[in-house]
Amino acid sequence: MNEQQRSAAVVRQFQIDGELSSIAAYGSGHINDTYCAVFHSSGLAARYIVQRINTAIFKHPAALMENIQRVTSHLAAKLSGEPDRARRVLTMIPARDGRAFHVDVEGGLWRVYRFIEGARAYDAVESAQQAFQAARVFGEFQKMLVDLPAPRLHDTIPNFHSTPRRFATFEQAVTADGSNRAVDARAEIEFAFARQAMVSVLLEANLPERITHNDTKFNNVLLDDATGAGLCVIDLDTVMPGLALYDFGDMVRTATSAAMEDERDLSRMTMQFPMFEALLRGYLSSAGSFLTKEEKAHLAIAGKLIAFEQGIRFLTDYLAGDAYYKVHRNGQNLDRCRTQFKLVVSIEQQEERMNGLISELVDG
Ligand code: ADP
Ligand code: GN1
Ligand code: MG
Repeated sequence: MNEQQRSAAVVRQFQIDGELSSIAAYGSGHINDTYCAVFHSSGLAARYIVQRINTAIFKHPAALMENIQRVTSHLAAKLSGEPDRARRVLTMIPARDGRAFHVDVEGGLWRVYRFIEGARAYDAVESAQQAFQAARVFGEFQKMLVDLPAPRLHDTIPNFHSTPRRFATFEQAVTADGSNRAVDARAEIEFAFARQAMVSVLLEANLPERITHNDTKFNNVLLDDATGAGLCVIDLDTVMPGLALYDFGDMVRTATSAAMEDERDLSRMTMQFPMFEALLRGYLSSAGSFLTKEEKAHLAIAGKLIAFEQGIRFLTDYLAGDAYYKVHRNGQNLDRCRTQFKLVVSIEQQEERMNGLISELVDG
């Protein structure tokens, strides 16, 4: 059975009426396998997102799905009565046995969401308006989850944004050099060690734990095709307790440069100040009401830290032989690391100005 046949067999196990007319690979995520399925019923077509959860990475999928169920129900309740509610929060389709996911004959774990029509995710930011909209919606997402009832959400990947731990894992990968690649990454390894001091900057800043998305890269938010407005936060696998600034930092990492994450022309990878300003304004427009003074003071450094952390993660995976992120060509993880480190440098060069803008917007 090939992948398409497998996903077609799986999607029939979910509570969807009608005939399956097509199913094909979809999107450009690095972790899960995503398909788009089209069903026809009474002459009407309806699309669905079908995903196989990467269980090598998400080791407790039932806990992960429980998080997503609690979070999407809470968001749906918050949005009740609001216009366009069905497109502003993910809707899970249960399996025929009533469970949130289905386990196929090969042991794969699958889930299905209703497809949000008339909107799309972008791999690279195209305008400051898009950056503003994405940040506004991610901020709103955090805000709506401030009062999620207890218990605490599960940590789907423990220490996910612990930069000190990410650094320790990186050091081990350098020592092991399991794929004999350290020789090709000498400059990047040196760069990482030279900036090791920043790894604890957010952990030592006395910031409150919140419910955060933890993977706010630009292609994890859908923008409305007709209006360009930020519509829906997607990719909820890492929603768990975290720091608000992990989310803002990842927005800065992915939406201040128009270059792709694996761009090889590093001159294209710069932190564009107007994009930062748009992100900041968008995020503060929704999250400004609940963020503490300390959180606001660390908004600029968050971007630098998360870009550095992501650079280390890509570099670690390169050294380990590409075990974690999907790669489509040799050296792709090293290229991805280089873009992240280039962004760190670009932020360093503009940090003072970034902090100046923060003070201006926050203090009046
Ligand atoms: P990954 O974890 O692999 O990044 P995502 O959940 O982000 O997977 O999904 C991959 C892509 O599929 C997204 O970037 C987006 O384009 C699309 N997508 C995901 N969920 C939906 C949805 N409910 N409606 C429409 N498109 C979606
Ligand atoms: C992965 O699933 P995706 O592609 O949105 C990763 C993020 C990284 C990102 C880098 C669970 O996100 O943490 O920032 O790649 N997700 C996980 O592009 O590790
Ligand atoms: Mg994604």
